[in-house]
Amino acid sequence: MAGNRTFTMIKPDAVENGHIGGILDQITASGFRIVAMKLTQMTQRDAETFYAIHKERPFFGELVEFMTRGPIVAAILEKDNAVEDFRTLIGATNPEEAAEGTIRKKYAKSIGENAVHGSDSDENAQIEGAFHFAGREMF
Ligand code: 3AN
Repeated sequence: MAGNRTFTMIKPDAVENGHIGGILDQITASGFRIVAMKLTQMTQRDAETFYAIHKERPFFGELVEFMTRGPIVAAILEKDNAVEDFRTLIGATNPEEAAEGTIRKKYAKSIGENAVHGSDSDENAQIEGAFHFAGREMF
């Protein structure tokens, strides 16, 4: 039976630093199937929409500036318990608090530039995946 889905982005910092391959390798080695994937760049409007939930937070401007400064890899991933297992794989938001071996522990530099995004619920995974991909881009 197919597992359920989550949505991820390899963020501009990790792309700039040459970590696309290492991160994808860790994701697929952990049992996630790639359902959809692309290299793309968010516009200011895209980032403001995607992160609208954070618009009152003090770091919102910084977050939008960071997420639009270069390309990202957007992907939909499938696995049993995808949302929770992927959040475990990426580690805590702040890489200083992320567990050993997690993607953020290995590749993230700071709480703002933290290498990867992972959806926080099944509902948001669906919304975020549909933000970046049309149905015919999902396999
Ligand atoms: P997560 O990505 O672990 O779900 P959220 O949803 O709390 O974390 O935050 C969304 C994004 O906002 C983070 N990935 C990070 O890039 C940024 N962010 C969160 N907290 C801060 C902060 N204190 N300062 C700067 N950026 C932050």
